[in-house]
Amino acid sequence: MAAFVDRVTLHVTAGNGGHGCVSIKREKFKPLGGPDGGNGGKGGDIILRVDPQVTTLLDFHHLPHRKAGNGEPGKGGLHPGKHGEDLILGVPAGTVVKTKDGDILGDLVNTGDEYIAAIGGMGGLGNAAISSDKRKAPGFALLGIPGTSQDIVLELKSMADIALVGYPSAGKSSLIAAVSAARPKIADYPFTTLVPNLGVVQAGETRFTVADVPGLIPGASEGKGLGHEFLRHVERCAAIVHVLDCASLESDRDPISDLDTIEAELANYEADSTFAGTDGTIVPLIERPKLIALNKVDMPDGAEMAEFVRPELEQRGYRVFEISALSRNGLRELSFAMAELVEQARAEQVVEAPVVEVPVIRPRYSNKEEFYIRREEQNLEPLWRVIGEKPERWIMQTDFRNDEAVGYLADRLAKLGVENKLFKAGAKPGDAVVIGSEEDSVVFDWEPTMAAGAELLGGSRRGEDVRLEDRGNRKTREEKRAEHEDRKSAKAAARAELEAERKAGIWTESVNAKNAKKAAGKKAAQEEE
Ligand SMILES: Nc1nc2c(ncn2[C@@H]2O[C@H](COP(=O)(O)OP(=O)(O)OP(=O)(O)O)[C@@H](O)[C@H]2O)c(=O)[nH]1
Ligand SMILES: [Mg+2]
Repeated sequence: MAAFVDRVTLHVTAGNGGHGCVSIKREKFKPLGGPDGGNGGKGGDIILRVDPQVTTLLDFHHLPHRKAGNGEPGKGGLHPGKHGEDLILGVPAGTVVKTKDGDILGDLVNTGDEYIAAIGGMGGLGNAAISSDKRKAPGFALLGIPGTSQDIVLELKSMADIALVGYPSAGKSSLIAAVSAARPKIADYPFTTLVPNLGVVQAGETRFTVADVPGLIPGASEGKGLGHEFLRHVERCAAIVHVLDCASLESDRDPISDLDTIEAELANYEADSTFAGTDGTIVPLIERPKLIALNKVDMPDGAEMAEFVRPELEQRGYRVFEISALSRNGLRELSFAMAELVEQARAEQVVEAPVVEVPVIRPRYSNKEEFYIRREEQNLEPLWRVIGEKPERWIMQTDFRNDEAVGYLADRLAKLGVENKLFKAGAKPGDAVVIGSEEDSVVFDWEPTMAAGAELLGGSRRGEDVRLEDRGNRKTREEKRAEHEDRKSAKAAARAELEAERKAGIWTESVNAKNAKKAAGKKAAQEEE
């Protein structure tokens, strides 16, 4: 049986937007018929959607990198590029989407629930769409924007209806093999089962899944043995069957004390809030409905022991079944009792789950203000960073090899009020202005004359822009850009080095230091907003 996968890291990259097209209409007798370059197509999104046919995350384990289709570039004759195809990934019901740090991004519960994991980049406008009275035949088009990408963690919370728990070698795997088509490994040494096995059981009308969880030992709730990891699996099951070994050869064990030990571990296990129900509550493991299976009654000692402990267990309020996974005694009764528990749990869930419209969960944007300006310093000179969704998008849309396109960008920035804000913040002509966050940022010399369009600047020829001319001994735009690039790559190199050292275990951060850092980061983020 394939390994059970209940947690995967997925790298999603949406499609890139197609570039806009630069084209001029050419007709007989009308050599310059105006711009007719079409817009680029939008890149495809990546959407996770609950699909009832999908029951595991195994596919993502095998193919953890997913990319949606790119938008096609626009064409002449006003032909728009085709949109990139969305990539719709089917996930099982009960998939929780988290960041790598464990923050919950989405909880996909019902069939059809969606989470948009990556958003396709906008297509660039073609030169037809950019043209205006002022800019009659633009010799440039806007670039398509790269699709967003992120690493997400998928966790499956609804693993099975029933979990079989018990000491190693109690016969859990044997039981699941006897009641379902699952064929887990069975052997008489402890911890034979290392990952949960799932089996589908049919009892009368009821069909349900049973998980055979690796053996638990004292201290499991603190991570002993394979402990904590597997209690996490149990947590997702509605009901629990204790499999007790009535024929254990270990002198210090008997079914009652085994049960007490396992119950103590269940009681000690601290719930993971991810697995809370729709109303935010969690039924502690210890309070889940339970049955007791006294196993190995095919052995004379086992039958004797089962008879001996039955009254006490019943007195404690349990329904007790004497079974043999080997000879298949008592399995029918046990299966029907499990089916009853499952039916009850399902009935309760239907009442609980409120009918809501299918939630579509999108990555969040902050659009409080269109942009803000932050003063930084670079080589003792001021550096003004413009941060905002629009300016950053415009940067990505700009073909910097085309001066006309750069002029268009300048117009857009001025119109948005970047000029004014820079001025108010105290920027001086010639200061370096950076647009965008670290990775995709672009540096400029600030010239407060930017308000005018490129073609309106006195004396400049088409394709030339006085703003780009050298200005005496002041650092040129190229120099500043080179400096900026150096700084960016130096930072990236430093980051990579740290990462490598961390991986090599050269230094480790204490949990406290890490938390303090996280808190500081959050505070900074709040201040920024
Ligand atoms: N006689 C007898 N032996 C059994 C019965 N059920 C299981 N066994 C034996 O007990 C041993 C352990 O069985 P498993 O099913 O692997 O036990 P487990 O609980 O899954 O053990 P772990 O995976 O290690 O936690 C095997 O040798 C089985 O053949 C039973 O009903 N009767
Ligand atoms: Mg096993």
